[in-house]
Amino acid sequence: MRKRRGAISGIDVRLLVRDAAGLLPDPARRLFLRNGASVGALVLLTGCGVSDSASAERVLRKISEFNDWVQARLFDPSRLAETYPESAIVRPFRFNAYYDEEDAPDVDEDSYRLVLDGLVENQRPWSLEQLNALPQETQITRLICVEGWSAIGKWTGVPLRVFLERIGADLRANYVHFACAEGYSSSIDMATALHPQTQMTLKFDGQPLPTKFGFPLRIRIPTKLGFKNPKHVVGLSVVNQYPGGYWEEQGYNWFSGL
Ligand SMILES: Nc1nc2c(c(=O)[nH]1)N[C@H]1C(S)=C(S)[C@@H](COP(=O)(O)O)O[C@H]1N2
Ligand SMILES: [Mo]
Repeated sequence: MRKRRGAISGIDVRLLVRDAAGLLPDPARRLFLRNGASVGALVLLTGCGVSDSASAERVLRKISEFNDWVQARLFDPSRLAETYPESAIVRPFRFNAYYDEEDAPDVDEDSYRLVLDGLVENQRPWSLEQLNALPQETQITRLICVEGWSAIGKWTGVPLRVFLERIGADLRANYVHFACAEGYSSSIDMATALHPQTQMTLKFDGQPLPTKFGFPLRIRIPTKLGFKNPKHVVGLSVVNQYPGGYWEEQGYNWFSGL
């Protein structure tokens, strides 16, 4: 007997199929749609049965992980994000975080240390003075927030690649994870970490980072959405195990490339 559409307890099959299609990267999405976009196809794709809302969630999570996996492999490490002239810089720049501006953490300049962990040969912590002595570059790029706004700004700092080489990081490892002073965190794939525009940012608009924009150190990645640009970074680790992140654990797509 044919199953009635939407007959699985607690879930709307059409919605599930639509959500799954939205998560699928192209050309997988086009194939999925062309082949009838059915629950059966989702079960085949993910290897998970769909019988209730918990298993439907599981299917969507699997598809989202598949999307991250595909996006990471499509990432072109030599493609540069667009850069802009000084005249395009937005002032005042926009603040965003999961807390209000006045609650941005006050990191003490003198006792600050960037702590290293994981697959790193030289794990000595770095003071701000030592970080400032490294070679620096300036970029004028666009920060794009998933909440629907973007702004062009000017950031100066050490290319993350230069720093990773300096500390003897294992550049064949899978991920670099960043921990922030107030508990925020994020992680990126190694190809993005080594991208020429991925920066350990020490200055914003020519001045040391203001508190709200991540003093004393943030990561600026113009090939990623804003939430993957952690501010107030106090820990860096190089790892092979998937390390997640603050918003990543709340369902934002881990790769979130641009
Ligand atoms: N430590 C920390 N870093 C963070 C966040 C945060 O809440 N805490 N928010 C992220 C988000 S969602 C965005 S859009 C950018 C905003 O950066 P801005 O304040 O420089 O515009 O910071 C990211 N980095
Ligand atoms: Mo954001």
